[in-house]
Amino acid sequence: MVVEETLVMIKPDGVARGLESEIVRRIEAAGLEIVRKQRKRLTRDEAERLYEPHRGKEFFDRLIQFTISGDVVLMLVRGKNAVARVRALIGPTDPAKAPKGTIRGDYGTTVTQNVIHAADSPESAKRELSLFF
Ligand code: 3AN
Repeated sequence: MVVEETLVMIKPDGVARGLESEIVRRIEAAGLEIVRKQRKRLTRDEAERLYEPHRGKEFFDRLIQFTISGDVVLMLVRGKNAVARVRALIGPTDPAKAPKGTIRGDYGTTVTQNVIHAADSPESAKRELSLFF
């Protein structure tokens, strides 16, 4: 097992709905460490850099607009196999397909307003963490 670091972001819907403490609880209950955490409103440039791999897709503008619509909470999360374990905690992109017990399954409403983002590979994690930490 490899100790990894990953980027987790509670999206504006999750922050506005007061889900930060429950999400922090789930991450820590899984045995992962939240090394750094900051709440801020992303600039358009920061959001576009975070979601750079999706530039050009039909949902890109909607995604950026939503991401900058309110404060987010950014976290540097560390632990054994942290990337895959956080992805398991958050569940699939579409909340309608996400099982109960996952963060998106329990709290997500739409594919855009799906509460939380987490890097999907160790390479993405390195790139995304370098933008904010
Ligand atoms: P995930 O966040 O599960 O890694 P990605 O990387 O496919 O999903 O998509 C990044 C973000 O883009 C998602 N969190 C979601 O909010 C948004 N997104 C993905 N697909 C769509 C779509 N078809 N319509 C609207 N937003 C989408």
